[in-house]
Parts: sequence; C-alpha cells; structure tokens
Amino acid sequence: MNEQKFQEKIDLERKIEPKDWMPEEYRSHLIRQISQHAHSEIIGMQPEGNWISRAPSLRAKMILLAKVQDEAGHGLYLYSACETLGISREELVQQLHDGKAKYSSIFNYPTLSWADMGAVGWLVDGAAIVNQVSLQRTSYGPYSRGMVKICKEESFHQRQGYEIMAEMAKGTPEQKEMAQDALNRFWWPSIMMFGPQDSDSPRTGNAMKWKIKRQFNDELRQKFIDQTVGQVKVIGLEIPDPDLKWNEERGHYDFGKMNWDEFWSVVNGNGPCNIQRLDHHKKAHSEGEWVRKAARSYSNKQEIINA
Ligand code: BYC
Repeated sequence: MNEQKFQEKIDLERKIEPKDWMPEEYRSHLIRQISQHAHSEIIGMQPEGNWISRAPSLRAKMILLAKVQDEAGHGLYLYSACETLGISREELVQQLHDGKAKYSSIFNYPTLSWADMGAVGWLVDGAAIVNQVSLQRTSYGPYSRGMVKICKEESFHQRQGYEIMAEMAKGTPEQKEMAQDALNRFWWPSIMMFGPQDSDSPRTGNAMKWKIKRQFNDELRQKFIDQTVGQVKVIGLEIPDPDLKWNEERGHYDFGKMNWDEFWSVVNGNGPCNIQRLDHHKKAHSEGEWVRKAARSYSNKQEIINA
C-alpha cells in the first residue's frame, strides 16, 4: 500500500521529502547517486587545484580559486542532501576511501597544461550542467533544490572555461596547439561522463521509474554533443572525431564509437590518476582531523551553554 502511494506521488510529480515514507531501494539508490555526485565535486577540485599556483595572471588565478571553492560548496550541499537520507558524512567519506563509492570517471585524467583549465571548465562543467539541469526535476526534494543552486554556478564555470579556450585559440600558433591538444584529450572522457549506453546501464530502469533520473544517459550525451559542436566551430578548433557528422534525418550529430573498455577500466580504478586522487583525498582528510575535532568540541560547548 505504502509502495503504491509512493509511486502515485512520484507519478503526480510531487517531491519526496526526508520524512516521507520511501522504499528502501529508493533510499539506497539515492544515497549511491548523491554521494557519488558529492564525491565528484570534491575530488574534482584536485585537477583544477593543480593550476591555482600557476595561473597566467592574477585575474585568471582569482577566477580559478573562486571556481574551485564553488566545487567545495557543491560537495557540501550534496553531502547535506545525502545525510537527510539517514547516513552520516563519516560513513560517506569512509565508503569513498574503501572504494565502495565511486566518483566521476573524468577526474581520473591529468591536467597537463593551462589549456586543460579551459577544457575542464568548458567541457566537464558543460557536460555536468546538461546532466544537472535535468536533475533539477529529480523526485527527491533536497537533491532537486540543491541542483537549482548548483546549476547557476556551473554555468559561470562553463563560460570561464570557454573564455580560456577562445583566448588561447586566437593566440599564438603554440597557444592554439595547446588548446587543440586539451580538446583532443578531454573530448572523449567528457562524453563518457554521461555513463554507459542505455543498453548497458543497469541503474536506469529504477531511476526512471522513480524519476530520480529524468532523461537517459544517451539522450543527455547527444544533447551535449549537439550544443558543443557549434561552440567548437566559433573558436576554430576541431573535435577529434572523424565520424562526427550532422544527420538531417535524426536532427542530431552522429558521432564515433566510444572506447567502453577505457571507460570501465577508469570506473573500476585503473585510470591514469585513480590512485593519486584517492591517496590525496585520504591524506587531506587525515590532516584535517584537528579541524573536525575543534568544530565538534565547539558545538558540544555551545550545546552545554545553551542547555
Ligand atoms: N563515472 O547504470 P548506470 C561536476 C557507474 S562532476 C564513474 O548508467 P546511473 C564537476 C554508475 O555509478 C559531475 N562511474 O548508473 C565537479 C554505476 O555503478 P554503481 C558529477 C560511472 O547512476 C568539479 C555503473 O557505472 N555528476 O559537476 O543510472 C569540476 C552503471 O551506470 C559513470 C554526477 O555525479 C561515470 N561517468 O547513471 C567540474 C551526476 N557513469 O554505482 C565539474 C549525478 C556511470 O552501480 N549522477 N558510472 O556501482 C548521475 O546522473 C548518474 O549517476 C550517472 C550514471 C549518469 C553518472
């Protein structure tokens, strides 16, 4: 009965709130997805943090710093949304450290040049927005509201990245080459961010039934490709896909085959930076223990004073 009422509520586009009854599978599905999303925001600070001290101007440095801080904020909103499902922050971080919780495959690729800051902002944040705009309509209230705020900030990030790429593409031949090289390395991993093809996506069935996901992986990937091709043309770069071609009949771009072996290898821990990213997170987490202790003792003291 509960289950039927729950599904009716979903079908009527009403949000599910933390204290509402929900099936255990819905709760665990959300914990998995929202925590993966939160971990992605936090781990995603590393490839960009790598360039803060080497930004080419004070302006570029200030913008990059602000962007990386925004990602930390996104992680915090998402951890908070996830905690409303009855799991603690400590458990979530432990799952990441134990390899039980994933984070986006894209952050296991290195950022080798300043142009990579452009490619990450433009393509990675660009892909993230396409996904997150869709998730604004997700059925779980706290996740949906978090997405609204995050999307506003992501669109600024996407423009920041595009500006870097546009500047470099119209710079010296060496700068243009750097921009093209960044696009070559980040294009395929960016379109893999949308996850496996629908035929190979075990979580999609329940996610669509419960309206956690509102669009299929392939549908969002196509949307991102269609909107990005025009942007690439404007700045005079080339997408590294010889099969990319407008298909009049479909009204979409056709594109080449993705390397799914590479995708699964990265997802399963064997990408170029998986070990480095996780080790860095563990180290930072352990070095931050004193801050958590101080915050806990402060809040305990406040509770005693207020009692
Ligand atoms: N990377 O059945 P599927 C950002 C896993 S970062 C790693 O299609 P689902 C930003 C998937 O988890 C943006 N793993 O799953 C930050 C599942 O494994 P498990 C992050 C992936 O959940 C800083 C298995 O493959 N955005 O904004 O229906 C700087 C089967 O997949 C990936 C989000 O996290 C991947 N790419 O669909 C810049 C959005 N793809 O968990 C930017 C929220 C799939 O069963 N998440 N897997 O062991 C989602 O929308 C969905 O979870 C996904 C996957 C579309 C990612």
